[in-house]
Amino acid sequence: MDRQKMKVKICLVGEGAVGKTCLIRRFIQDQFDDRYISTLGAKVSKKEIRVDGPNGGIDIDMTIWDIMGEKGFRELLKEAYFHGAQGVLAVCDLTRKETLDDLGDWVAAVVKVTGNVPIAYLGNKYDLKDQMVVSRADLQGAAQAHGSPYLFTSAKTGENVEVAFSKLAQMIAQRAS
Ligand code: G3D
Ligand code: MG
Repeated sequence: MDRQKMKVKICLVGEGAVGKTCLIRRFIQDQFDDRYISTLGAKVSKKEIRVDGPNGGIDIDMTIWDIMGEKGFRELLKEAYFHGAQGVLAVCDLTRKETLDDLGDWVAAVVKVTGNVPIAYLGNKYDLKDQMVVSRADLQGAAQAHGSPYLFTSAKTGENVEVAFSKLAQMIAQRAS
């Protein structure tokens, strides 16, 4: 039997400068292929990954949506941006506590459009350990409120970046099967 294939759309949400664009860049690296949709204020990238599953795994064709200009991200655009998303990476900056506090609003905005889809919480900039103000307990608390996993990532060193996207893909694949 042929390996199973899936197309999935995922979104990254979080305040400006938490590292969303850098995380995506780090993840897609060699497969740099993206498109800026100026009318939406969003950028779309693609990458194929394989996750565990029957018959040697499942090939997942990921379309990754990145918000540009979080501040001016209008209510009307949220609908189009989040529409059809099957998974979400909710990103905060470990050196700025308010970015975790604000994540609740972002997640609520997505869930309103997508319904209950898999979400993984990322505490980014883990390389700046000495400037960390968001604790493991803080991040875990936010994630657990949604029954979601969390990870400490660094787009700078690459730590846990691949893991984060793969984890989300795996959750989406499991949900679909
Ligand atoms: P955004 O897309 O969420 O708005 P960006 O955030 O990806 O544009 O990143 C915002 C700034 O944070 C950038 O710095 C970027 O280099 C930095 N950054 C992103 N991820 C990390 C990380 O894991 N560790 C560290 N130390 N910095 C990170 P500049 O100075 O270019 O604005
Ligand atoms: Mg960005």
